[in-house]
Amino acid sequence: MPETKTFYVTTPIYYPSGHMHIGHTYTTVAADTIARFKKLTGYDTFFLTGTDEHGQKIERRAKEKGVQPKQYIDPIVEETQDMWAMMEIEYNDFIRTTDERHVRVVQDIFKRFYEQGDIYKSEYEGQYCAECEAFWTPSQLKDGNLCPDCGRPTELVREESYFFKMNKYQDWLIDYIENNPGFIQPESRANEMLQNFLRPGLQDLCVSRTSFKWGIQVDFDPKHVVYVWIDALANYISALGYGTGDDTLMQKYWPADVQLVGKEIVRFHVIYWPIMLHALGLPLPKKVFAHGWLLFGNDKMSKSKGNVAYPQPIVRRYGADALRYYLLREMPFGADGNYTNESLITRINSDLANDLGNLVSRTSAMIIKYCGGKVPVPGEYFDVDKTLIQAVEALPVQVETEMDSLQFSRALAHIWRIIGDCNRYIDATQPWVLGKNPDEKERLDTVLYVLAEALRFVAVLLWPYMPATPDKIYGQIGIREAQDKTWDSLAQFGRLTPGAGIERKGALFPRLELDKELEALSEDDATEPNAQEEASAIAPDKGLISMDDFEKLDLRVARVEQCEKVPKSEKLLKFTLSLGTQKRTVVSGIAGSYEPEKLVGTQVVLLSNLAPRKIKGIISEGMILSAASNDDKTLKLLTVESDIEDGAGIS
Ligand code: ME8
Repeated sequence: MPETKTFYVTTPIYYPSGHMHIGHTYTTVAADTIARFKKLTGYDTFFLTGTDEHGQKIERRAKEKGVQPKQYIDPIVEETQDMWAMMEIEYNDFIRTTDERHVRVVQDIFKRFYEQGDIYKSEYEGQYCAECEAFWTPSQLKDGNLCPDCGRPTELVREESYFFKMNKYQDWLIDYIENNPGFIQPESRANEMLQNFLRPGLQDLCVSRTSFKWGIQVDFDPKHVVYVWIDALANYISALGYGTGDDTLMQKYWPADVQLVGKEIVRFHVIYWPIMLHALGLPLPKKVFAHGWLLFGNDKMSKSKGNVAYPQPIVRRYGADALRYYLLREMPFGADGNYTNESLITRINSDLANDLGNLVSRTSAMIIKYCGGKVPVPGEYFDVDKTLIQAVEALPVQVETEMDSLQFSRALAHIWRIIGDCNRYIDATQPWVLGKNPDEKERLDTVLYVLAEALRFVAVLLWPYMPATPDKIYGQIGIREAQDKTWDSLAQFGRLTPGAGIERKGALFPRLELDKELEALSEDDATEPNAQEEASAIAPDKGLISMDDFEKLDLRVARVEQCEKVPKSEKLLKFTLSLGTQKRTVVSGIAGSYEPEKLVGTQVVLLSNLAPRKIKGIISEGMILSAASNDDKTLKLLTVESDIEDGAGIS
């Protein structure tokens, strides 16, 4: 018996500090697609995802809500798992860093590093951003004190810490990266790592903290908790039972074949992670692939900035396969891309409703009309048939080649080229003309057989990307047997069995009206419970605030340049505000008490550094705290809720 080939793929483990959005969905869908593709092509795959549950940010969020960290996280983790089920994600394991199985491994690894002399105790001083869980050097800070990532104020941290001696392994790693060109993908990232971090010399890494408690305790020095990266990165092996005495999964799946990460965390995965593994005497993953960012309004979608889109409203309207297709097709894996509802609807209409959907419905309708609803027996193949058959036979290898370099978009483009070829083949062979002439029956049968068999190839190959769609196609081209749905069944054209019955089904992807959908999606955004919670979660507390809190508020006087009612809303007004050289769009719930025309030219007080939020599909950048009254033009204070909830007016 030949040995089964194995394949291990991972996603980052996400912070459950807030709800997961379509940025996280992007990585998870990509990993799921790779795992499914490898499964289809005969591999024994293991796909791991999970959540990264420790750290100061989560500790603080829980405190704000008045609950224990675990209580705060549990519902978010459950919601994340539900979301993955909704997206048809089939992971083999979901690791949580609070799992006992993980905690033990991290404690053991930490101790081993200490005993080996890789870790030493010292004191740390630096500017820390709790939101991003990152330390910054003075030159990296924005405006003296602000986090360069999220723009929030950083805080000076001075505390006893353990450090990992990164520079001990630096030369080894430079050598490894130079000699293993496939290790870091895209390759440009490898050069960036060498130039920006490795060649200038690695700083030792702070690996424990004493100023917060929500983390894995260092068992030989309990005042310390392990600080994020050793804890987080170890998940990829703790999930395989590393160090537990049962090394079955480690033997089978380690080293990982592909570790997917967003480009902002590639450094941790190709510098700290390899060094940790090397210090443990383990081989490195075969490939770390850094993909680009989904941008929203030309900025990185992120929980801390609040400019996010969620998959739930999209899946509710169009199904998981449509969103999966869009994410995998729209941008080359590795590059950034802007998410818009408009590009999503346009893709669904052109590729799914028109190209694929029409092909399936035309083919099955013609088999029903001309062949009594049964797959016909093909006759002799003509040149026009042979050209299409050859293209179809070449397709599996073309798709596999693109998948080997994780080019989902190009793999799908190959499949869609064949779909286009089939639609052109229908136009060229004109089955409706053949159908009028009984002498052309054999020719007609051949054309329809070729189409149905080509669609079988398409359906089998689509499964990794769009897992629910193939089953909707199979019935419409007379396929029932599992053996006709396999990768091996694509070795030869012509497996489709003549005589098999066709089931007529509704449109695979109904055509959408762009304007109507855009409106519905923006309404959905506003009513999406996640989005609402996100908005209220960042509303200031109604209790007392400290001077430190107050200093974080950036209050500005702004001039109203334009003001109009938000369509279909009783309460909301959309403002264009001028803050000197800057312009802002802000949505405020004060339509009940103000006439928009009368506000133009007046001044308002704006909380200008509130994270942007999406209200009725409009990105609102700040909160109006006070506006001039209609009657006497004196400033009136507005309630905070009025801005968020499309609700009450003026206090
Ligand atoms: O960084 N575009 O967790 P995280 C594309 N816990 N991908 C995005 C994205 C976007 N706009 N936003 C998020 C962490 N992602 C750590 C990781 S791993 C040992 C520890 C995806 O919740 C992308 O994969 O901030 C990114 O790297 C990851 O989510 C960050 O998730």
